[in-house]
Amino acid sequence: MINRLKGKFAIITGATSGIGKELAYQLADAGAHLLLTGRRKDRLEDISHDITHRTGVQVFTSAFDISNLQECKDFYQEFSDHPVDILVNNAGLAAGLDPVQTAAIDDWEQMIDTNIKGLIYMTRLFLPGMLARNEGHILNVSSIAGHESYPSGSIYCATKHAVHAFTRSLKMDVGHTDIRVGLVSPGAVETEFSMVRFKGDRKKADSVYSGIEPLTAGDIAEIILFMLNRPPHVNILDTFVVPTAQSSGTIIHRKG
Ligand code: 8X3
Repeated sequence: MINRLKGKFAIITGATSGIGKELAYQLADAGAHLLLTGRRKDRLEDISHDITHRTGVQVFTSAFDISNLQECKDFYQEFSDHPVDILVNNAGLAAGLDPVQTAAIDDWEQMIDTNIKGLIYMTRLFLPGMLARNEGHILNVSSIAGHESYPSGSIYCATKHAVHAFTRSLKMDVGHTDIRVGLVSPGAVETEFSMVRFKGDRKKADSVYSGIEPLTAGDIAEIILFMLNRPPHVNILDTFVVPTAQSSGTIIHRKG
């Protein structure tokens, strides 16, 4: 397959674990230079050292809170002289799995702030540079929860529906340009996702993946890489990917 990613400059948000981290390694293997962001500075530095050691690509890192507009603006200013070819808005989380009547409002705010605000701030800041060069690819990591709602997932599902709607409008707003825009919408991927959702409750987290072979972060990173590596006239708008054992947000065929 032709490699169109060599020498590109890619920002990945939420690169300290899961899909973001795996994508960082796969993009580096393809020869892309990286700017990795996340909240955990030590993890970003470990990943950066490891990638730099294994490949010849440049890796920059920046630890900040993506839900804070001023911190996003500072980050943008710091790297404003690097033309950004690829922005992967991957940072996101689920906090809690509770019905509306009992869910914690703090959890809701955290999901809205990260999953929606972080993604729209980064897009708004980096899009003008892409438009000025008439070149760029924005890829937003959504979820099966962006296509359908499930019980006790109200605000997580709402944030991912928002990502979906925002991405489709964004595509229309840049439709007269060569900017590409896409979504990836995974079902059950075994990462730290469920440990975060259940606040460290290992038993609950493991039960999400029990009796099935879930997707891995590597499975999704490979798909993102494929999307990013298409020729300039090909824009994959969405990829909706589930484990073979999963048919919807709530229908999962478990063995045993
Ligand atoms: C992650 C998949 O089904 O837990 O976005 O919402 S799910």
